[in-house]
Amino acid sequence: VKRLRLFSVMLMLTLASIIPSVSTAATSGFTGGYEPQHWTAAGPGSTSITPSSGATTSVTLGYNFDPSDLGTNSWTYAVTAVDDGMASFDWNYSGFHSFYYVTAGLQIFADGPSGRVTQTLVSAGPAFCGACDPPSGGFNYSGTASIEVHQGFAFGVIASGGHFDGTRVLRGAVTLTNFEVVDRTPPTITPNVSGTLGTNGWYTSNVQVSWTVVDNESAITNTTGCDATTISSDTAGTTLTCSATSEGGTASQSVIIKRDATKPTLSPSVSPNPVLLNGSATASPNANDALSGVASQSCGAIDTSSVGTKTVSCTATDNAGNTDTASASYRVSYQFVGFANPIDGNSVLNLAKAGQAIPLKWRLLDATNAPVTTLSNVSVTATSLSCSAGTTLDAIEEYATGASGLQNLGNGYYQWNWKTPSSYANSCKTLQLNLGDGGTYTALFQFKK
Ligand SMILES: [Ca+2]
Ligand SMILES: [Ca+2]
Repeated sequence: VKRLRLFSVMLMLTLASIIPSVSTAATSGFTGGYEPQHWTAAGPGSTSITPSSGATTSVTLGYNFDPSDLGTNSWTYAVTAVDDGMASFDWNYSGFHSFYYVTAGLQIFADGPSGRVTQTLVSAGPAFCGACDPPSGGFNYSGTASIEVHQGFAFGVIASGGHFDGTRVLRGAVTLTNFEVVDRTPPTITPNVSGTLGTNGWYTSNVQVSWTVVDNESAITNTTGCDATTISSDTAGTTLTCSATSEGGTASQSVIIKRDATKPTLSPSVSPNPVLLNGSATASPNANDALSGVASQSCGAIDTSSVGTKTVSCTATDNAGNTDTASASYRVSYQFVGFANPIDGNSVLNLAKAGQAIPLKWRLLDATNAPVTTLSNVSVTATSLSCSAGTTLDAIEEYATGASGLQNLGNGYYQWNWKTPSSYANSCKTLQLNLGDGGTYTALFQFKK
C-alpha cells in the first residue's frame, strides 16, 4: 500500500521512546504537509490554488493573464518535500491561449542537493489558428507523472505558454489527483552497544545490544532480530543481526560482539627453588588465557641478598585488558657445607654424655662459595629419636668449655655450644639447627650417663 507519511509532534515524541521506533504513514492525497496551503504559486497575472487549504484529493493550479507583450510566460506551483520519496500524481492541463502562434508547456520539477531535475509533460505548439488545432483555441492534456523528491527541497509543476496575437489571453489550469509521495528508502538501523569496552574490541563486562530502527517516510512493517539482547557469557564473536522492512524496502545491520570478562590465570613459579644466597633465579608467571589470549606477563625480581622465605609478585594481562596478579614464594638458603668435627652429620649417631655442652660446628658459604661472614637468629631444637635410627655410632671426641651460644669462628665457620640436660641420658635425639633460612640441618645423638 502506497502511503503518505503523516507525523504529528505528539506521535513523534511517543515513538521516540520506543525501540524499535515506528513511523506512520497517511493515505494518498494532499495531506501530511502537502495540503494546498503549503503550496505556492508564482507567475504573472492572477494565480489560484483551489481549494486553498485543508486535506483534499484534488488540487487545481490556475493562472489568468492578459499579457501586454507577446512573449512566453510561465507559472510555477511548488511545495516543499516533507521527506525523501517518489512523488507521483495524475495530471490534467487545460486552458486557452489566444489564437496565433500558441505554445503550451507543462513540466514537473524537483529541487535537491545536486540541483533541479525536470521532466517535460507537455510541449505543444507553436500552433496557428487556421484550423485552431491545439493548443491554439484551447487545449486539454492528461497524463501521469512521478519524480524523486528530497526532504526540504521544493517540487511541483511549471505551466508555460505564449502567443503572438492581438487578443491577449493566457489562462489555464493544472489539476493534480492521486497525489502521493512513496517511501523509496528502507528503514535505517542503528545498533546501540553498551558495556565496558576493553582493548582490541573485546568487552570485559556484560554487553547490552539494542537497535534503533527508524523510517521517517513510512511505517515499519516487520522487524527480525531487533529485540534487545544481553551477552552475558564470554564469546570469541557473536553476530547479532537486525532486519527491518518498510514500504521503502528491507535493511539489515549486524554487530559482532566479543566478550572476555575472565582474567588470565597465573601459576607462578621460581626456579631454582630454593636458591642459594646471592645466587640467581628467575620467576615465571606461567599465565594462560583461554579466550582473548595472554597479551603480556611478567614477574618482579628475585631477591637473593638475604636468606629466608620471600615472595615475588607476577602479573598477566589478556588481549581484552583483564589483569590479574599472583605471588610465588621462594626460599633463599645458605650453602650448608656440613657439620664439622667433632659432629658427624648424615645418619651417624653421635655418642655423647648427657649434661655436657656439645660444640656444634658447621660452615656456610653463599652461591659463589664465598664464606658467610655474619649470622644471627640461630637456634637448636631437639626431638626424640629411636636409637635404632642411626646406622653408625661415633663418639664425640671433645666437649665445649667456652661460652654457650653462637661463636663466629671466621671463614664461614660457626660454633654453637649446645648445653644438654643430664635427663637426656639413655635417650636418642635429633638435633635440628635453625639458621633462619628455612633449611633442615640435622645431626643424630645418643646420650649416655
Ligand atoms: Ca524510508
Ligand atoms: Ca580472558
